[in-house]
Amino acid sequence: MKTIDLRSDTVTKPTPSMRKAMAEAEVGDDVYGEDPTINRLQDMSAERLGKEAGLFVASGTMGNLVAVLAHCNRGDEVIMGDKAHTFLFEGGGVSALGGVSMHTLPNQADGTIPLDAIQGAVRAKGNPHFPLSRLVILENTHNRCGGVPITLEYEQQVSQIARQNDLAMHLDGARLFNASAALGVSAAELAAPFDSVTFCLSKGLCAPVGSVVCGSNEFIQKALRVRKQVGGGMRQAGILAAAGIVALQEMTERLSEDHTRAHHLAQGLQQIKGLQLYLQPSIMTNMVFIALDEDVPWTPNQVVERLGEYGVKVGATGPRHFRLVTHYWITDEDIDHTIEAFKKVL
Ligand code: TLP
Repeated sequence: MKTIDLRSDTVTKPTPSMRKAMAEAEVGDDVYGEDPTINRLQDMSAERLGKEAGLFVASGTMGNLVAVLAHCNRGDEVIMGDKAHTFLFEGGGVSALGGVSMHTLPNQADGTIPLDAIQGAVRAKGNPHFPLSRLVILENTHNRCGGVPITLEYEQQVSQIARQNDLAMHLDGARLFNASAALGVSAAELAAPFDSVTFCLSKGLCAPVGSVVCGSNEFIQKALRVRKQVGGGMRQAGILAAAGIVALQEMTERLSEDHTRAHHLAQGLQQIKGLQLYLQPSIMTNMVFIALDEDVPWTPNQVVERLGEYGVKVGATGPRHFRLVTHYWITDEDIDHTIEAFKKVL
């Protein structure tokens, strides 16, 4: 029986052309700056995002950590949403390792934070009681707000507040190319309002490992130092970067196929008695969040277990909720099979 793994797009395995590129990759010691494949990936990434430079890192978490630590000093404060991945799912790394505190503000359903709340969260300068507000982080697409893409207009509005208050801007763009596909706006345009951007190669883009942080030359020099401090100098990692190059060349243009499948999945699941869409007014990218009705006598974990008998893997994300994520390895037939499996289980 085929396993249909919808727990995340992080489960994607490399494509055949990635494996070939990895096997043939020219490598060198990247701590000496001598891995030609990493250098190429970093240049390509910077170019795609319209930034001066890029830095290959082990994961999205490391990318965000390195960026925050490069922007901030100990005791500084970072403004972000209370559903931000950096706040919820990165082990509190920026606080643990950087002494940076997270000033969280409620995320709205569409992934945004109200502009007046951001302005109101900026600490008055010159008063030693207050931490120094240093950075604003946005997330695009926004994972826990249903995978919604954040509009360029909103990004620009936040950026304007940041500039007026002398704050830097970082984007957790783990799924920036999904946002770009959904909005029909280039990744470079969506990256433009930010001083730094992390995007992931190992989610919908299918590479086995890695993310890239992009920003100005000066910023990337600082980030390089922090990456070394957190043990992220990876030597002959061109073997990984080779897959990342294929990801940028071959995988970004097809992401809307995943979005279409997520849409079909949501439509099918909504028809099933006992299930309703949760969080999302509509499916815009590759994530479907669904909730079990109150009268369904199963817990999400029981449903997850029973779906497993049909080869379907989904993630329970709350007391009544699931998240299903489409990706390269999920076909139309898999979507139909998943809907049927839910019908049988419920
Ligand atoms: N997200 C994972 C889990 O950690 C929840 C997932 O399955 O979606 N930013 C965003 C917006 C992310 O969704 C993730 C991963 C990361 C950063 C971290 O990336 P990795 O896993 O490479 O450290």
